[in-house]
Amino acid sequence: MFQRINKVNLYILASLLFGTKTYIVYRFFFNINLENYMQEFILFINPFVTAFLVFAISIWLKDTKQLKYIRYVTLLGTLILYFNLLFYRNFGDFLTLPVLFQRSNAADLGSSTIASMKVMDIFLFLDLIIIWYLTKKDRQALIVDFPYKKKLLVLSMSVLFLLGNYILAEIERPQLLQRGFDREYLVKNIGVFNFHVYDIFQQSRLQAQRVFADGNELYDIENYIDEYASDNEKTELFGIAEGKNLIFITLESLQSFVINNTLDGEEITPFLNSLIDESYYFENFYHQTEQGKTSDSEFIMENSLYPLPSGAAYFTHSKNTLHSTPQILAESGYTSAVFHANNGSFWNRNDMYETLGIDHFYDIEAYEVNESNSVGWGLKDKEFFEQSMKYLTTLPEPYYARFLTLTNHHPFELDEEDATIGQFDSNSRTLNQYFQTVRYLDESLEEFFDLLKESGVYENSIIVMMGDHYGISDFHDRSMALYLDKEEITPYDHIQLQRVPFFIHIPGHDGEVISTVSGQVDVKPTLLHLLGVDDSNDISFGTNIFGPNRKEYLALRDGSFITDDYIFTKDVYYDRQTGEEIARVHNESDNESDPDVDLPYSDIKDQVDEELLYSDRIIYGDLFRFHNFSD
Ligand code: GP9
Ligand code: MN
Repeated sequence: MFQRINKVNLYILASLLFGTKTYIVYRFFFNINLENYMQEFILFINPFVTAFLVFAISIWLKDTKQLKYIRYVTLLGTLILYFNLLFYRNFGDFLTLPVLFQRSNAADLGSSTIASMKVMDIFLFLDLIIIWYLTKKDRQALIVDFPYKKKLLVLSMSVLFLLGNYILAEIERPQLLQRGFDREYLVKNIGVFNFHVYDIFQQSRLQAQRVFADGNELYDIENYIDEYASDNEKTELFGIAEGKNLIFITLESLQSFVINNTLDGEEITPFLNSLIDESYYFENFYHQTEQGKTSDSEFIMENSLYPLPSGAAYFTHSKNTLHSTPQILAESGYTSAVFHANNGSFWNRNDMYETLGIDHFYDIEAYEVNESNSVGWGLKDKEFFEQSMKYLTTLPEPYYARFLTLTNHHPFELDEEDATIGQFDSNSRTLNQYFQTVRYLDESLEEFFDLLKESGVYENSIIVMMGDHYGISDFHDRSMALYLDKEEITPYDHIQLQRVPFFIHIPGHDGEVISTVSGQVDVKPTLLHLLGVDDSNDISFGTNIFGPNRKEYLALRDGSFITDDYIFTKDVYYDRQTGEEIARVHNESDNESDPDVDLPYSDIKDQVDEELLYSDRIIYGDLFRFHNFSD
């Protein structure tokens, strides 16, 4: 048998096995969107091309080192593939280097990861077992000894194959690597392994950017902001909450589609629905987070900057100079605090909160957490709010207190006794359970409001609530379509599903439903406006949502954007109201452009790209260290 394998050559066999497995994972385990046969073809050849390149290196090694190499490369490749798969099932995205480092030491991710494992995953280790078995004992017969010329031939072939793959990818997606902001495109065209190599290269390049940055780049950015992204006009709401405590609650994974919606005829969020009448409720408010999830949402709302295109600024740039809401409010005598019943190191909060100027961080150490009062990721939200009160009421006033909820987090686990609404019935357990934890979050908020009222805090505070990011990734699109009674979730629907609830509740003040297109980047200037803080020397990309001079678009981190009239995403413009396709951007490689379609909005697209780039430059270059905010 080994003789025969020898004829095929072990490195070829390993490439075939590993290539086949990788292809199966790409095609059937990931939810990769394939638009044409060319994309199908690239996705098919890439796993084999990549595996061949890597395994062929073995022929340059001596004797049994060849077998060892093949064995460990298969093991490493399998683990990389599998971790990507687990991460993908949770977040609908691929791993990047920063995410890997920041998540790997966070034990809390464990429950989500384990929940994402499936019995059939065992088949993904089949090739590893075969290779391991074949190579384990010193199988002399498996070792090849090629003459130098043949080695060179194999090497050239493998490089040529990869080049071919890359050229096809370039034809399919021009400037793929330069534009690489969309990880799915990258993985689709160059595969997950080459993507990782690309990512490592990118990250090192970015680190160098800080070293070479100087203050000059700020002039362009300041000019840009003066022209497009500032609105210093004082409305009648300016200072309406001056001197009041600011209580800000992050609503974990809460999306707007559950608000004023029902499951089996029952309201999902009765408390939040009732609060709409007494609050400013923003129905077209979008999250703008990327891989940093909750931490991104915090980063955006505290700084009015965009999050990074990959990784989390909380990890990669926690030592930057910032000009955050807590820092600004401190000048008006505010004390700031964050309450979150999780490890202080998660998302590198310990470090970042210092940089953000947060005075007190009540992390898991401040809470009594045991078996009976926790579920999923930790302390149940109702307990969390209750136990937080003793700290809140001792803070010197006025304060800016931020609460991060946790129960409504993937995998949306809840004890039976806490479930007060049924589950949805679909193939997605995640979506089915979501409604129950959302209802629980809603109830915990009602209880928190009661506690605030009882303690007398309520009257002298404004309470702001914001969803941090989506809870249901597009991995569950089919079930989501079922719930929303749609045939499918289109890219347009996908963007609309990125709306998260945003409430500003000012006790004693009438509310209003605000339809303005807005997002997390607008939170800081809006809150400062209400608190009567004039910070016209600020550098921020959002503006006061109540103001008259807003930009005509809201940019999402992936370059999608929303205007009053349309939504742009994945190269297509959709009518914002109907979701109908209006126009399509053609690849630069397309010679024929549709003469009937003119793209009156392409200048906005350019501006969105420019704006995201400016924000990145501020963060990568740590440019605020060159700016004097107090002038
Ligand atoms: C963890 C909590 C959840 O502390 O903020 O983080 P997420 O996984 O949603 O980013
Ligand atoms: Mn979150």
